[in-house]
Amino acid sequence: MRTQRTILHVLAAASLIVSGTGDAAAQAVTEVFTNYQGFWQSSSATLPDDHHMLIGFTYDGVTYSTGVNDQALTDNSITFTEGSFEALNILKLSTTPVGQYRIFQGAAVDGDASGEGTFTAPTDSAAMASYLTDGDQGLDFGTGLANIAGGPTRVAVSNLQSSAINDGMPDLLWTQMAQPNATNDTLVFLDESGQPVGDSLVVDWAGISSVGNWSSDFFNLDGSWVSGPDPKPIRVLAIDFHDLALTSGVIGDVTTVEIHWGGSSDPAFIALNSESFGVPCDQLTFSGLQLVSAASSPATADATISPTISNGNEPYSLISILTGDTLSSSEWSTILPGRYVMKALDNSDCTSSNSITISIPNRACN
Ligand SMILES: [Ca+2]
Ligand SMILES: [Ca+2]
Ligand SMILES: [Ca+2]
Repeated sequence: MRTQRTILHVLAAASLIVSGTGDAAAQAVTEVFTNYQGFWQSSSATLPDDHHMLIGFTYDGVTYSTGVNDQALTDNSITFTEGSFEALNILKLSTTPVGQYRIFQGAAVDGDASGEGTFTAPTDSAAMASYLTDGDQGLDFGTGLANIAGGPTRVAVSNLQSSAINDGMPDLLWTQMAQPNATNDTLVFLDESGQPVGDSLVVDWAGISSVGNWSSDFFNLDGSWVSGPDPKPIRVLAIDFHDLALTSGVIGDVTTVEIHWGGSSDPAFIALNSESFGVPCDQLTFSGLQLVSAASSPATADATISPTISNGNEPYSLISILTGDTLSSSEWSTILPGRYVMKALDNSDCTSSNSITISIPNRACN
């Protein structure tokens, strides 16, 4: 381990910017795109000072959209791969003042772009956490928290997709919106017993390159003024499941992500790739199974059925609970006459809690 960390630190001078407890190597995003004044990119000299949403980012030479406003990327001649990102749903954060724990927002949000305007302090822990989940898909780049009190925050996650491991596309984005210092943050996945799955990822923000700057106000937790407008650097870390040593053998055990705030983290949000995290199985709804047309004879597999399935991870299938046979949607028109008891199955291997019985006649017997 000692040797490996030494190697990591040598490589940090080039491009590797994070060390994990394994051979993890998350990487810095090199440009971000937002909808500030319609369209903004971080290499621009303009410093955003208002609410604005992350609409895209460049990682490893590829620009991905977040799904907030793909059209704005297109309209500005940005070539991109479509993506779908949303803020990690952090529900509560401490409201206890400690150190320089503060709220930040774009310098113009308070109504005075050049100084102190009107600001109302968050009233409870849910309102505090909302600075990391506000805006379209939770991706407001112009709001966040500085120097979050050290300690863990746990958030439930569901159905991590093994196909997302080491596929080149980030599974998490972690933002850092002010000056970093030497205090590291840590991210780790946990199973239902609270035990780690894979490795921890230790983030040394000072080793990650800034992509640009923005203009921010800072407020104490009681709402009192601190400073602004302050130019602050933007850093975004792209993380793949592989960086946490998740494998197809263990990824199904993950139920929780734990962020351990080092005490000087300044995020606008932590985002999930929606396609890397599935919908919880208990939302899969199997509400109907209709006969569309009977089979033409007792031995002909040409009956057609049509299930009603929703809220799961498409594409959907059916599974016969009597035979275990799985029927993809292309096979819903190739059914032999008979009696079937079916459950719905989604792409994350979730099955519906209910089953529906259907009897398929053949036209020869009618
Ligand atoms: Ca202001
Ligand atoms: Ca935010
Ligand atoms: Ca991935």
